[in-house]
Amino acid sequence: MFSITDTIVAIATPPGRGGIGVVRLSGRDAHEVARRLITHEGALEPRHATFTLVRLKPATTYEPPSGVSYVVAGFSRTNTDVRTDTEAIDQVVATYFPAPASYTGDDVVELSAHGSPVVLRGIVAAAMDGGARLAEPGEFTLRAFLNGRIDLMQAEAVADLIDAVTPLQARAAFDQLQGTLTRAIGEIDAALFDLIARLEASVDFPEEGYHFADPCTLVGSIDLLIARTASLLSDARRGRLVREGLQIAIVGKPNVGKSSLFNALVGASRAIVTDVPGTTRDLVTEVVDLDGVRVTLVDTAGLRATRDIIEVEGVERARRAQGVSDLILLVLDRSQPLDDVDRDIVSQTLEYKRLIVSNKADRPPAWESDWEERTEAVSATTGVGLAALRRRIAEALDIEPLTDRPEITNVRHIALVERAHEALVRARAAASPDGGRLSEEFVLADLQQARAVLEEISGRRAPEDLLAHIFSRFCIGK
Ligand SMILES: Nc1nc2c(ncn2[C@@H]2O[C@H](COP(=O)(O)OP(=O)(O)OP(=O)(O)O)[C@@H](O)[C@H]2O)c(=O)[nH]1
Ligand SMILES: [Mg+2]
Repeated sequence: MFSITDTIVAIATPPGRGGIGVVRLSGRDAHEVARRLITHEGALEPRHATFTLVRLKPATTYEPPSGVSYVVAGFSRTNTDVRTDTEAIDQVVATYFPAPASYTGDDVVELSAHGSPVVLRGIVAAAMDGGARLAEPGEFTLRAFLNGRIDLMQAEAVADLIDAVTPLQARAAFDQLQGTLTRAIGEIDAALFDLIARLEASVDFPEEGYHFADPCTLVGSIDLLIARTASLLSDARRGRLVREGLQIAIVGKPNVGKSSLFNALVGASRAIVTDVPGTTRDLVTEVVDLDGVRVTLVDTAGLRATRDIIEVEGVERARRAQGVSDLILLVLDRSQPLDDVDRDIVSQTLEYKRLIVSNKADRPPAWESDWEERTEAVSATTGVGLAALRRRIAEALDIEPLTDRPEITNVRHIALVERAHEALVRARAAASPDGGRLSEEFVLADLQQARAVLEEISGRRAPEDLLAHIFSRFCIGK
């Protein structure tokens, strides 16, 4: 399914304009294709920045199979095009990384041009004329994995690092890219390999009367492995929190100041604020860093009975967001008497984890809360009470300030380490002398299962559909 023999090309920098934009080529013909695009004479010196010009039409063109036509972002090509135009379109810095010491493990050429989408798309189209194929999402990183440059955990860490919103998230992903988790899993795997080898010898040569694996040492060795998987898992909740973060929905009646509070917590004027009730119609989301945790804040449409079909849909979305959030900020307007709509929302959200925020505290209060629950007085416009609200949110979500980096963050890894842990616990029970000491074959089966699961984490034993799923999360060019 995955081909690593052809040469792929893509824009590696984000969409849009920038000072620099990079087009990356990887594959057997990367160097050859790049040379057709640039005016530089002769071979590119490895790992050396070469300043040159790039042409829109390659000097010698690659002939796709007859009748094939293709379109790259507006540059349509057929193999019947007459290619005489060799005009230069930009100055670039070309860098050649010969295999295997490159990002993908293939020959790689990176062309750094000016960050104009038109120029970059033109270079990609020209590279395709020159024999390259447009890369699939994540295909550069997939090649690095298939070429053994990185394992699956590290490939996933690349995606996490690029997606990181909080510094802690970025550091945890970088650790994994550097191989911290690879080493932790590798150590458990190596110890398992050793145990399995000894047990297999013992099972294969029972007539020797000699147990290659002494029962007491065996139990001790399994205990050490169990302790290690348990310590990885003990950090898992925190790890998931760092990687995936939490979601908070801001709900309440129209005009109580939900969008104003949302903007104040985000620190930017993201959502529209007006004094017209029913301003917000759709969900507005923004990611913020709360004590190192990635928190997705969702501003919602004011909850009220309405005939406006757009608003009805907005209210429906607000209720759905409320249902899937980890915490609800229920906003009330303290400067206006509470009415039935407010009371309804208070009773409808009872089952959720929530904080009641009484907003507009800069104005004279029109009510004191007549229910037990504590309310947080804030003013979204002046900022009074916001720091205390942030602290209360962190408490409600059980976020301790996160400082040290969790070893394991990805739910796929966590689920597999849990399975390895369970298999080890079963092996331990089978090996235990007081457990009636079942035959070594049982222990062996459980240890082999633990090992198979660990190999799924590193990707040594990863089915293609899993790989396709993981790499489809990436953008083109990664
Ligand atoms: N004095 C005062 N006015 C506020 C405060 N927060 C919001 N407002 C005002 O209240 C009005 C409504 O604010 P929004 O943030 O749009 O309210 P909302 O709850 O998002 O309203 P909908 O989107 O219609 O549901 C605006 O005129 C705000 O300026 C506050 O803390 N103090
Ligand atoms: Mg609003």
